[in-house]
Amino acid sequence: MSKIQEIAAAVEAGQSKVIGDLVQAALDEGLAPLDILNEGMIGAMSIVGEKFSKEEIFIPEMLVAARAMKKGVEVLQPHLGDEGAANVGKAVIGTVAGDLHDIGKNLVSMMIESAGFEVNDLGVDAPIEKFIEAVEGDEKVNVVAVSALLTTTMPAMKDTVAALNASSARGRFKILVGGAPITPEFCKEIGADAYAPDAAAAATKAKELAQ
Ligand code: B1M
Repeated sequence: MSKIQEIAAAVEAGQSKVIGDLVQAALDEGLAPLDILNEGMIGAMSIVGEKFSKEEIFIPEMLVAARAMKKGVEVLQPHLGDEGAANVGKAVIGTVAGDLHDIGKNLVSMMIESAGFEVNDLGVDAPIEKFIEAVEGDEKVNVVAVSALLTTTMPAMKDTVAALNASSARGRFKILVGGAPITPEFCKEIGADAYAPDAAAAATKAKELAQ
């Protein structure tokens, strides 16, 4: 079994205690951090999702896999992104109301930070008012990154973007959206400025938007 396969198996099985050492060993072997993330950990979470859809596993197994992934990401974090990037502004980020998924949002937050943004992370299940408060109370904010992982929370993303578009501070910031069910078409339809399919693309887009 390759190191990446071992990492994927450990995430899938929710082995939080060994995942950190496995990720460190893969880094020590010279494997690329983004390969460890994409092929090892995110790949494993896709399998977890498929198994959940087929009712082969249930919420507790999804939760322990998520916990293992977070532990692995902690070890990977210093190796992701562009150390020492110039300050390009301030980003507000959050997962929309009703949605508790935070792994993808945390990765986006981490990559955006590495790209040179100061980040105000509103967490998960973030109500519209929190987004509005964050942009209207801070003149430095130039990007708002909104995440949603459920088809059922896409309407909350739409409402959040509508409220941001109506905000008195709208001229100061751009809106970036993403998450598994989000498409470029949906981004356009709800009036956001840009869509990114993954965390690395989100960091690139955020920098473009900040210019
Ligand atoms: Co949930 N869940 N979950 N879940 N969960 C999914 C999303 C699901 C696809 C699983 C499935 O059925 N196959 C499904 C959604 C189906 C749908 O909407 N049609 C689902 C469901 C149904 C649910 C519940 C409703 C289950 C239930 O209660 N019956 C429930 C909802 C709870 C709620 O939010 N209110 C629920 C709960 C949970 C847990 C709490 C157990 C746990 C989350 C733990 C946590 O996040 N702390 C969980 C998990 C772990 C998953 C899966 C297995 C993994 C999610 C994940 O972390 N992926 C997921 C299946 C899957 O994704 N294949 C699933 C890895 C992560 C890196 O990817 O988050 O997609 P992702 O982020 C990506 C991109 O989307 C993108 O960048 C990241 C990669 O670089 N991205 C952005 C994300 N945000 C972005 C923002 C951007 C740009 C890009 O710009 C701003």
